[in-house]
Amino acid sequence: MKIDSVRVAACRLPPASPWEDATNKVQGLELIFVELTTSSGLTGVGLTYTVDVGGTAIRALIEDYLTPLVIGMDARDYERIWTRMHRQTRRLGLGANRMAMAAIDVAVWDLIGKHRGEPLHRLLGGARDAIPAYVSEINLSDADTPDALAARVDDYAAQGWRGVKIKIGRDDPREDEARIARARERLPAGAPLFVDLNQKWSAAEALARAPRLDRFDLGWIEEPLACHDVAGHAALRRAMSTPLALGESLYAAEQFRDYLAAGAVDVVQADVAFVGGITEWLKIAHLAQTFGRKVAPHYMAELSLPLLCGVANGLMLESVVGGSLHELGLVAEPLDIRDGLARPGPRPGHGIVPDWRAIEAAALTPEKVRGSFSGGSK
Ligand code: SMN
Ligand code: MG
Repeated sequence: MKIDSVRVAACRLPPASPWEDATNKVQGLELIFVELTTSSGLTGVGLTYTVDVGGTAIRALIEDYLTPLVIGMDARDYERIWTRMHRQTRRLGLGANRMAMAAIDVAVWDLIGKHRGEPLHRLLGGARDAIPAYVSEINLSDADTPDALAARVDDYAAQGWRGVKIKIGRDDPREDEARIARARERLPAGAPLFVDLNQKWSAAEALARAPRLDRFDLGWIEEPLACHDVAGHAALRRAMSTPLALGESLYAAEQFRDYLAAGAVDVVQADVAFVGGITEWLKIAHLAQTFGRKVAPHYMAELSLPLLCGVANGLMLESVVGGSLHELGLVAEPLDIRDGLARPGPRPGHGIVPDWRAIEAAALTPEKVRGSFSGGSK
């Protein structure tokens, strides 16, 4: 099953609803799709993404450097392909190169699924047929009030979601506590409430503020601190009873190993697009299992769903409001999520069928970025 050709298409578009968290106001999502064609005539689809910055660089890495590396390789050899891409790009550090590798790696796994006639979740272990899903909103604009938040949480509960994630990280901790209290009282008992800081707090602020949230019985606190601060997270975890979730800002299995070994994380949130694809994501999920930890992958619901149903230690699927490929207009069909339960489809591979015309209509060009990007980080 030799890889014959690689097609790349990238787009930039705003989230389907405005996204603002404690540290960033998102201007654009950049999604980079690839299609690998094999000598046997199969096509595999891969994708990756970045928030606001880097899409043109990721596309160039794929087109100029990764494509010539993988052409002629056998798509069944996912480890060989991943290792080749890794060795050739490791001087770039960890980041855009991992995102670029993910697009190819995901397409390789799609090809393996199509070649074997199996949906991806079965290929990865077939641990379950369905996974509970939580709705995740990115809505911390100055204008957002506890009343408006409470009304949205009512809607989420009525829609049957099994949990809700909200953003906190206001300067005044009393505002955060008011948001949490209102959201918690609207959710049915047993449905977890998660809060996400997007690395807003200093280590000292976290130690002062996070333990005060224990009384709300939260499902987890996410990214309270700077993502490099393993010791800070370990100290915070010892100081509170609420579980600690992180991983969307880590890019390699070795980084997760350091967090796990230090006792600095409860829920592992590796993002398949940021860690270099399914090959590395699987290693992280299996590593987490050896520490008795569950995985709740970040974003990319269309890929995270089969991953979660493949491995034994899946916890919950994240469905970000305004961020699904369907809401973005890039695929025709929404995911099958009913009564808060998500089910992977029966198609071989991951089942994502991109609308190439929609991608083209929102094409990412250097001119478009230079004309519109001003930076939304706070
Ligand atoms: C988030 C950040 C970037 C893209 C999607 C979602 C957010 C989350 O931090 O965890 O949902
Ligand atoms: Mg997050």
